[in-house]
Amino acid sequence: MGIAFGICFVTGLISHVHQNPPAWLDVPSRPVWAYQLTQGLHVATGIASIPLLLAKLWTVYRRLFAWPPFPDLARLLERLLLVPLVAGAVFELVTGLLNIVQWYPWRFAFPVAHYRVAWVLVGALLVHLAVKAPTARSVTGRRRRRPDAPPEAAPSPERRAVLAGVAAAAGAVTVATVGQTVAPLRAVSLLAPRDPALGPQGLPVNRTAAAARVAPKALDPGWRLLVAGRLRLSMSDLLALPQHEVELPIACVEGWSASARWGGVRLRDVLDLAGVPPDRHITVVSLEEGGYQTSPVGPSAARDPLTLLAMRVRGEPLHLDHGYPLRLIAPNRPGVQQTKWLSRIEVSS
Ligand SMILES: Nc1nc2c(c(=O)[nH]1)N[C@H]1C(S)=C(S)[C@@H](COP(=O)(O)O)O[C@H]1N2
Ligand SMILES: [Mo]
Repeated sequence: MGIAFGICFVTGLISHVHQNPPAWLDVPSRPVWAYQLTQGLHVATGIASIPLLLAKLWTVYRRLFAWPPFPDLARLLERLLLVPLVAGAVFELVTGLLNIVQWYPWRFAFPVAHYRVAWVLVGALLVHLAVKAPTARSVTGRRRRRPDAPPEAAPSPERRAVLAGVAAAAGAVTVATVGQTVAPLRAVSLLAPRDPALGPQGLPVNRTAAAARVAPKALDPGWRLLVAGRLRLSMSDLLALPQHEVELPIACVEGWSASARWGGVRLRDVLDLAGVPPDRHITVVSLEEGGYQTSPVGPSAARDPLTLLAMRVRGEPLHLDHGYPLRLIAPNRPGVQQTKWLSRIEVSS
């Protein structure tokens, strides 16, 4: 569980930095598959942690009722520390799970709360591990045992059965869900919230054009892309620029991913046309009001030859739900930042 929580924490920090890049950071646009991997791991280890946490709580909860509740001050502190530890772990796994099935029975902003509680949980976990280290060492550290110490008890059959059962449960939930990002396992992906091949043009949709209330503007023949406040490009202007095709995944923060062949113009060609210097951070802005209206693009991603303003996917014009007339598609980028229904590109700094 320590390893699983460690992976969740580190991959979660990576996702946080992508979505909230500090002003001085140019988030690298390569390797292409990095975010797909780290976020796939984040969600898969989070799901596998659920049976691990349940088993852990089941093996220790009886001790809560030990008498006297705390023999000394150190034990009292140790027990108080269990509050942020257990509450934090339960909070992270429950909110994470509900988020991937897109059910939000709460009022707080999920990413903010999930991120803050992660720090509380990791802090409590580190202190807990430090406090328990001597006990753990005396149980597992064979080398430190004195020769006259009594022989170690072999693991009981019951203990073995519990460990095997927990391993089987964690393995089963992983295999039954990870197909949403590991394509060869799609057929056995019985519990995954998403089938990455289901949706218009064989790709899932997180927010439809109807839900985002963009259809009238997106379908308006007078649509233009405004670049850096000075260049207005129509659909035919964009089609007159050099066209490129790239194979890139949409890697949603919710742990599903789907690769496709996208067609369109390179973002850097459009920026050059508007005379935007290569070191600038830019912001892409959607026709959608509110929601995921804007997303930041650092110079590394903006200048990457794989970063497209896409008009096509899988050889067809973009479906309205996939961002018609124009969307961003870039390597190593959270799905939530692959902004659909673009209206303008702003130069920030
Ligand atoms: N304007 C806008 N762009 C958006 C979204 C959105 O709600 N509004 N959803 C994002 C999310 S969360 C993901 S995972 C991808 C999914 O792209 P798709 O719907 O084409 O599969 O689009 C992203 N782009
Ligand atoms: Mo997403």
